[in-house]
Amino acid sequence: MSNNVYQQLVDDFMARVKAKNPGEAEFHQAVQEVVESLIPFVEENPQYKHAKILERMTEPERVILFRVPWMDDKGEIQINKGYRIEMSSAIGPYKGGLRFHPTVNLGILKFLAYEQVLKNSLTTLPMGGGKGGSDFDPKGKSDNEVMRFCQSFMTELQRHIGPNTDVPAGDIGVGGREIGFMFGQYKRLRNEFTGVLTGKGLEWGGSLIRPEATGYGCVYFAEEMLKTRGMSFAGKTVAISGSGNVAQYATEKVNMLGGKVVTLSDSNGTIYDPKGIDAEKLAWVLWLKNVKRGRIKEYVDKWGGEYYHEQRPWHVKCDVALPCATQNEVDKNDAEALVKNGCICVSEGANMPSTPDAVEVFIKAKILYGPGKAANAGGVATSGLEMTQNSMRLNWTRERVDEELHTIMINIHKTCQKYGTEPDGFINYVKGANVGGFVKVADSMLAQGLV
Ligand code: NDP
Ligand code: 2IT
Repeated sequence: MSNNVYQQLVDDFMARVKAKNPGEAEFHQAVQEVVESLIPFVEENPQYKHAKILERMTEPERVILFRVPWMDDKGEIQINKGYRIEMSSAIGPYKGGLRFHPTVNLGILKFLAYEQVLKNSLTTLPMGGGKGGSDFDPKGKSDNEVMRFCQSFMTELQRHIGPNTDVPAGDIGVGGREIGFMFGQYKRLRNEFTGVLTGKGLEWGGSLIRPEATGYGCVYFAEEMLKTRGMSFAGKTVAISGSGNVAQYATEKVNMLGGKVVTLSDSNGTIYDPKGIDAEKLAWVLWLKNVKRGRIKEYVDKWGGEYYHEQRPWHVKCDVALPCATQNEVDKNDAEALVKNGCICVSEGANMPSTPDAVEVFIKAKILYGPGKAANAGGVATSGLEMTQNSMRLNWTRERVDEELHTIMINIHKTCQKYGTEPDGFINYVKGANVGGFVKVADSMLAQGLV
């Protein structure tokens, strides 16, 4: 079949998705990227086509929308929206994070849940896909306000989730503090101490390495990509965006592997430190972001370097770029600047950080490009390991969990290589991740009848 015929099938598919899900731009974007890879594969494997597996996967199994009323410190009543998208339970209980950010809406959560299904499949662990959250903004709120919000949010969510049904975790705006408040409320309402959330504190059922896992995994994945061209992190200059959970531990792992991280950012701007963000400076960033909850520009007052207000890191010269902030944070211009400045590897810690135009630039330039659903799967994979430890009522050592995480990332890389290697030897990781993640979900759906 020619490329034109495939393109027509993609266009027809997308026209139906857009008509059924109007206004959900990020969801359309995520689906488009996946079906561009998968339609040729499905055409070659008609059992999936006849069973309309792709069409079924693109409709969530269940969408839960609810009101979250809470009272702020002034005694004023606030109302937020709460969501949980239960996208697929084909290979295990729904699994995926909760995002608290003022931009959260149905389309963003559906894109995240859609990606999560294929990502979770790639990990090889038995986890379905879901995502949820709220348009609540934790920034500037007191701990008590965050607690009251989390308690109200969980008061409704608890009836829909459970350790064998749906197991949420963190994402943007949801870290250890929020997971703690939500876990406490679940326990009060259900009277059970169980592995219903991951990212828990170490003292109450959490796993070692879960806080580090997404950042470490993203760097392990980049390391595997670099190896295919006989390279390593030693001596490489690395640009990282974000300064939250994923960015922090990506920085730590790059340092451990002998690279030099020169940028971090937040939604206000980017800091550039040509000397490198070493362990001492990084420890300070963790305090700034996780304890003081301050802005990244404070870094330059403390450690020097430059601050670029309202700019992203991608115009700084680097060998490796790790986008670890949010969706669509690398556009075509950014991608062109990266390639022009000699960047050879992009590994996505964030979900869908590169726009479709930017991805095209990377693929055309044949640089190493690892899409989020492969490169950031270490976070949810380690959530899966937390679930295993909870079921066994045991805690594994740091070394054990890190080793399992590392092995999972190496195996995801192998899967991408298997399904994404093109005739000239170039590894198209987008195709590899999409096809590699799809097969297990699709075969499970075929086996389970019309679900
Ligand atoms: P955090 O909330 O810990 O940090 C998010 C960081 O990204 C902050 O520095 C934040 O800046 C910045 N950011 C958020 N939104 C925007 C925006 N609209 N524009 C610019 N910067 C922004 O979240 P995580 O580190 O957990 O998540 C980062 C990314 O990684 C997300 O895409 C998430 O989906 C993805 N991810 C997370 C996993 C996890 O285990 N936590 C697993 C896999 C993927 P500011 O403080 O100014 O808002
Ligand atoms: O996007 C993601 O994979 C996450 N936010 C982590 C999900 C999880 O369940 O650990």
